[in-house]
Amino acid sequence: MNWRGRRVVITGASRGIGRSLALNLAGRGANLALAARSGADLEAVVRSARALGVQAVAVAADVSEEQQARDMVRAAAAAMGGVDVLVNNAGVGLRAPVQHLSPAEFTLVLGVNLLGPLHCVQAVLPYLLQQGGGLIINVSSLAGLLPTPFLGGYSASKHALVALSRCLRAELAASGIRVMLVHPASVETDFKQHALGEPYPARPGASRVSADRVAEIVARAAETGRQEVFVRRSERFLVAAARLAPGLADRIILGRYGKSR
Ligand code: NJP
Repeated sequence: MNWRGRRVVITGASRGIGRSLALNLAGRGANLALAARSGADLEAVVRSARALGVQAVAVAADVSEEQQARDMVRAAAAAMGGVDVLVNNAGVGLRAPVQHLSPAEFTLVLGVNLLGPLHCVQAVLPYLLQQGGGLIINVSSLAGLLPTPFLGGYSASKHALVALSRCLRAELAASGIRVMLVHPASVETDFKQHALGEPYPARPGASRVSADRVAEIVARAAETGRQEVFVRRSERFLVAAARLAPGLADRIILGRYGKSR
């Protein structure tokens, strides 16, 4: 797939991975409708995208609210004359041991990480089905494939997103609409500062990839038609190892992410 002239909706585009992806795709000639709750930050991304010579609009929306998600997709399609690609990137973290997981916070996280993508997919599908093709990119997490201690609520939301996305992929197999899943792990963004629950522990020396690098990997993977996208080879291997030797993988994950404070 060539990005030039594609009409792309990106949620969570005001900062982090969403912002980097917006600017990467603008550089490849895609037209953009960018969504998040905070209008001011979004407007700044829109200006940067336009400076790269493409059309871009900001549509403020809380994707966890069904009506707002539907209105956002409708406004995006009206502004761009249709939609070719939806990127469900908006997400929120939650750190807490399962024993003390707040049902209220878990509900909020499910609203953004699981229902948000569902609302946007349901709103965009009529456009994609009518034109007989398109691409849906759901940004999940390595924690959506591997149970991650102290991230039970977040991990559950992303496991559910992975299941929903793979079912959707199977349902759309004959439609010309592709569904791509992205499984990042530690990325240099403000994600942890905005997460709910307990503060994430500092992990001095832990290696994190830049949001720009993730954006480049996602943009290229879409061009080559990949379905499941990992940021680092070691993360792909960890998931494969977890299938073959679950105990070993659990120990590696505990070593990496298992600090309680
Ligand atoms: O997060 P951050 P990342 N409705 O906090 C928006 C996954 N991931 O870029 O609404 C609409 O910098 C928010 O804008 P605002 C992660 O799960 C990351 O790191 O104005 N938008 C902002 O634009 C997520 O799915 C890491 O607050 C909403 C954006 O979402 C994706 O990568 C690791 C919203 C969040 O920007 C992007 O994360 C991993 C709502 N209700 C998975 N709530 C990592 N960074 O290490 C938030 O495994 N937003």
